Amino acid sequence: VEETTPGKITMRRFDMTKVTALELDAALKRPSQKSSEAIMKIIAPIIDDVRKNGDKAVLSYTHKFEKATSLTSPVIKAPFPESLMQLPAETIAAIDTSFENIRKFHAAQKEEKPLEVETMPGVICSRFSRPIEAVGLYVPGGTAVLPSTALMLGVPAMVAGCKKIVLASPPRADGSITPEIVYVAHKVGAESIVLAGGAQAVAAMAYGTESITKVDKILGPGNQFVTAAKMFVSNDTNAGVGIDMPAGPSEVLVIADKDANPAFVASDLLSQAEHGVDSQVVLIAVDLNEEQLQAIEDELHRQAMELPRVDIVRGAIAHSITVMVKTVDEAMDISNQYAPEHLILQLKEAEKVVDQVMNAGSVFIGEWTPESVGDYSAGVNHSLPTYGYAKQYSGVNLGSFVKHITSSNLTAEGLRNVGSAVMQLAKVEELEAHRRAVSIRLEHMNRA
Ligand code: HSO
Ligand code: ZN
Repeated sequence: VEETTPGKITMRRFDMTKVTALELDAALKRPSQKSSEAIMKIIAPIIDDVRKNGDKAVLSYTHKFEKATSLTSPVIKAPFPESLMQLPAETIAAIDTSFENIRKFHAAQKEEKPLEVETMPGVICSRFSRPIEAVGLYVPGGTAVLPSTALMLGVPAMVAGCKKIVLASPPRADGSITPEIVYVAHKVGAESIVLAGGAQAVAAMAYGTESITKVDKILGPGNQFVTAAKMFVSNDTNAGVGIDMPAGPSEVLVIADKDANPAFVASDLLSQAEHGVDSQVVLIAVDLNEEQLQAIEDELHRQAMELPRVDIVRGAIAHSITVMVKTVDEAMDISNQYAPEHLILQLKEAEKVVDQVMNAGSVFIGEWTPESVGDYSAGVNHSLPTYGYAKQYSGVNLGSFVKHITSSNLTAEGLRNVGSAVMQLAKVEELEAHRRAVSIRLEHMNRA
């Protein structure tokens, strides 16, 4: 591990010819989160309060945490007044363009017709999808307004055909909600906007209140309180609510070779680093010499110093690293092990390398594809698995808003064909009624 110049915004270097796998593992550990037990202790009483006291409880937390003391209702219902979505024409145009691209990409994920397979003559198995009826979409507040997250959750819900789309986002201290979010809510046909954040918003949507609609699934990123609240309510069978995936701080892993433009590489690392002090960015440098590495580091520092959010960047870069490897294969091994939320391939033959990607939320291929295009407007979703969960979870997609139902449809011939297997397994499991449900029908056929 090499020393860094004090004051310079730079990532610690790890040379894979010098460090052990264990040392690398330790360096690539995600910034640690507050223990979930401690978080649970904070959110459990809030959830309980909202479940018991509904609107009144939600409002009191919004008064307290958001300082929006003038707020008298925790929800606004559609149709949303025009006055709440007054925006500059350029912002409307940008939202409209992004909306359309996201809509196109998610509409293409629709299954045209049910899947149907005849597993044996006369035994027909099908699978079809139906939209989840009511969904709750959490759009975080915090250090940045995130209308793009409203798009990433709202557009697929709309495309899937969810009947009730509820958006939740913490209001500003004056009680108002970002007009961009209201405009997106209007475009996706949301039925309401819950003016609350944190565990109280999650609880309100999970259990419903006098004025807030109870939903069947809650999706969307959030801080540790939101994530813990989602886990809590999804574990409560009284709530009967599903969630999308665990969420952690945002992250990016960039793999760059000699062909990569140092300024581009640095800009991608920084666009993720500015999300939060707990964000993590990783650069894997493939066979770069000292001069090339230095060029990226200089760019990183220079560009960072010009950013309005340089202090956040500093925090994120403090636990971010550069890993020096010799080959693309080595880089891909490390990346697949890390399972980044975003993987950027700034490589000469970037497209070819995609075959080697095993674990990642979303991949950005080649020098003309910064991550920010995916964050906003390309059409892909930006609500992605973080914290290594890309090993087992997909990002939000059309499938997140539907459930699959299967059906079987047998003819008499079908039951004759498959019946003996069913009866034998029922016998093994000593479930006689199961066996008889078949035998009674076969006997009936034989009598006829
Ligand atoms: N990169 C973030 C999404 C986002 N970026 C929202 C800008 N706005 C997590 O994927
Ligand atoms: Zn982003």
